[in-house]
Amino acid sequence: MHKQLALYLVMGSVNCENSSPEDVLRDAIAGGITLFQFREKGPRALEGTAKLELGRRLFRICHEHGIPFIVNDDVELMLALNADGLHIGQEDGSARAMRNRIGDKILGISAHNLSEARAALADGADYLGVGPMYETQTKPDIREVRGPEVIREIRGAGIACPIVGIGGITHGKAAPVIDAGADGVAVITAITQASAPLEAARNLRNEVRSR
Ligand code: TZP
Ligand code: MG
Repeated sequence: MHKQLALYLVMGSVNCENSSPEDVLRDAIAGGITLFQFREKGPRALEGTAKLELGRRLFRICHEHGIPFIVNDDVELMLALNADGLHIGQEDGSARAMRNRIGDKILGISAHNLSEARAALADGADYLGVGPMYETQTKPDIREVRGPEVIREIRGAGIACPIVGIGGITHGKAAPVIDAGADGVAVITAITQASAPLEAARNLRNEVRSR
């Protein structure tokens, strides 16, 4: 899992303005992403069958390229697709109950500080998403930005689990996140809104690899 977190693309249809989610995902895979999360959220997000069908198409693309496919929040969708895992936040219900429902699939949990990190691991998280690393416009309800320092604090407490940093990470800002102890970076905008998602992914991957 540590290696799989190197470059984690998080995305839904709402994040793709310049081209289709399928095209962005294919380019990102060609650029070197190592993990994908389907996060269909916010205004104009697809629901019901349309969400399921987009999830199915993106899952197929990931599958063809050996990229694990994680579903944000929606355990029913994750089970319907037989996806590789589920990612949940602090506000998404009991993590322990989710762990029990998804068996040995991957469980990712968002954590903002050391105590949330400890609780998430006790509940059965396979990896932690820690953030926000930097200011971001993508998620309106983010908590206080504490930067890569939070990851340093979690590592300093002896927590060795897979960790990915998230929030406002762009080319040039990934290195401090890795240097603080993360295994990788998770991004939305830096790839989905790039004029060339393939190059954007490649640059981020190289930046992570350089540490
Ligand atoms: N969780 C914490 S920050 C964030 C999420 C989903 C948004 C990340 O998006 P971006 O565009 O990479 O800042
Ligand atoms: Mg959530």
